[in-house]
Amino acid sequence: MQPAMDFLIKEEKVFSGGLSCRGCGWSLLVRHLSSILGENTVYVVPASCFSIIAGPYPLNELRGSVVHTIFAAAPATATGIRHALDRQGKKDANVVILAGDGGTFDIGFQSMSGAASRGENLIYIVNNNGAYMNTGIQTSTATPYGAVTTTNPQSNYKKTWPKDLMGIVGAHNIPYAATASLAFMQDYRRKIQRAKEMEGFRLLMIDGPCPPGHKVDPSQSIAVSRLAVETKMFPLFEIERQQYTVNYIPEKFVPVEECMRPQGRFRHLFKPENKQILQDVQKHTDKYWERLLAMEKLTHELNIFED
Ligand SMILES: Cc1ncc(C[n+]2csc(CCOP(=O)(O)OP(=O)(O)O)c2C)c(N)n1
Ligand SMILES: [Mg+2]
Repeated sequence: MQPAMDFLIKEEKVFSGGLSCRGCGWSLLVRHLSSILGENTVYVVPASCFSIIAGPYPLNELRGSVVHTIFAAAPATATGIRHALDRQGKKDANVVILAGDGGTFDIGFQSMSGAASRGENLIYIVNNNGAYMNTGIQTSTATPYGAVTTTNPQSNYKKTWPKDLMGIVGAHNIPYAATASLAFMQDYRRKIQRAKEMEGFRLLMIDGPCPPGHKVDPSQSIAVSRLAVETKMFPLFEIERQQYTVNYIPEKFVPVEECMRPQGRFRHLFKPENKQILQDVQKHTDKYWERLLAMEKLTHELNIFED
């Protein structure tokens, strides 16, 4: 067991005065990330809320370099930066992409897949807040089933399941992919450290609280993130060259409703006529969890995964 205070930031690498909303995951995520990666880091930022939070050039919220780039091509931009730094002998500099779910699951998907397939030496951070938040909460392929967004309003709430990004990324056979939650800070910090020490394409997907987008009180950001893990709606796991490891097994069964009730984007599902939808979400969540445990068991039992 690590000491309880292990998640405190020892050296702050983010200036005060960031432009995030109260309770935003982006800020907390980047504060911890930058405190571990240090100043010898280039952050490559495609269009997202973090483009605003980091500030427009020449302003910069971070101690490190920030390169703003187009929505569809952050991994391509980062590839160029990585290779230029390597040619200059600066191999110890970290090159890190900070992208949203829209920029990863949808618009930058091809660029991410290309960089992963080429084995580029990059760290890719996805802040999955489940919609295009910066432009006003439009649906992405990461948006959860049943959620209301501005492109899926009222009874036209989202009726498709989110894309299994981790499954797709893992299938690229990269050295490291992991999910993380800001409510499980020691686990998150361990995963950043782990990614930092490795080489090649590494990806962390963080469950991103977004009070205005999820219609949650800002003070409840972390509590709802914790419930996402406890209900297994956002499981914590790692994939190393296709070998799965589940990092946290909830002690008791917590129904998905517990995590959905505090989020206004799911309010309509609590009407009696929508009871079936909640059951469907529970079923889908249980199925994904069982599949995850099966993948863990299978890939650990098969010796082919050990070097
Ligand atoms: C090609 C292109 N299309 C649309 C936009 C407008 N735009 C800027 S940020 C953004 C939303 C980003 O969503 P996501 O990647 O999920 O990040 P978040 O804002 O949620 O952090 C959009 C649509 C853009 N900048 N470029
Ligand atoms: Mg988003």
